[in-house]
Amino acid sequence: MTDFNEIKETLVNLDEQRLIELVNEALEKDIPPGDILNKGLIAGMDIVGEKMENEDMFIPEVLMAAKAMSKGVEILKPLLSDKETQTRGSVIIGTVKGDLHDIGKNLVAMMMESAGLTVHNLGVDIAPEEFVRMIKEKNAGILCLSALLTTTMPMMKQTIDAVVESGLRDQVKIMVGGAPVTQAFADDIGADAFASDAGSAAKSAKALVA
Ligand code: B1M
Repeated sequence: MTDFNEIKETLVNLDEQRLIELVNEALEKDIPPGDILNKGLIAGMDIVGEKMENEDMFIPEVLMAAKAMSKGVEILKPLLSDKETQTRGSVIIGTVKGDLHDIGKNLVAMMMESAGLTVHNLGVDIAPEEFVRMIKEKNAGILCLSALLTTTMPMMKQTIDAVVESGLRDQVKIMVGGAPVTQAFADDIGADAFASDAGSAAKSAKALVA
């Protein structure tokens, strides 16, 4: 038990070197890699998400936590069977066409990965038809759209319209976010969820696939 608490605390304290040591020590003690991931790293990242929501942690610290976590995941990945990874769902995420901002979107992607979701990060300036193609190819359950410009917000609606036209709307939950996006806008364009920050986006995505 102590091992998991120490892993969680070390992640929240952003001590990457110690975190790597603890993951290796846990493996030496024959603790299953899936437990180290889910009860240690992912549980620690859930705390980071909560702290971010409460403004007890800020973007640079969250990025450091995500980097430390991915070092731990790198050690565990080869040892985890598909079953142990406990993937909670497949997510397609991208910044909509015409928009090149990706810092916040990448943070959302990282938090979702840390929460155990399989994330396909398409990048920036993604056209509606590309989102549709990737939902089909990856059999995604969640589509996440990011926009940072008021001028590219209408592209979120166009992307949702393209998903509806493709006949895939019933199989995919759609979440939208980005600085100018609001809950009212999300409701207006027919999205299933809105999140104002990366921590609540990951929490909301987990709820959507629960
Ligand atoms: Co741009 N830019 N920019 N810019 N830029 C803004 C957005 C702007 C508000 C600056 C300003 O004027 N005050 C303004 C938009 C005005 C508006 O539309 N209302 C603006 C503008 C005008 C422009 C250009 C048009 C400037 C020009 O060329 N004249 C141009 C457009 C280029 C384009 O996209 N086509 C442009 C370009 C750029 C850079 C390339 C220089 C650079 C982007 C680099 C990059 O992303 N790789 C840039 C930057 C850095 C900014 C600011 C300064 C910072 C954005 C950022 O990364 N924030 C920004 C001003 C600002 O926001 N203070 C600005 C940090 C990031 C962690 O926050 O992205 O909000 P954010 O993400 C948050 C949440 O929003 C949320 O979670 C994240 C983490 O908590 N979230 C989601 C984001 N996506 C989500 C998706 C979800 C859920 C939550 O679910 C799917």
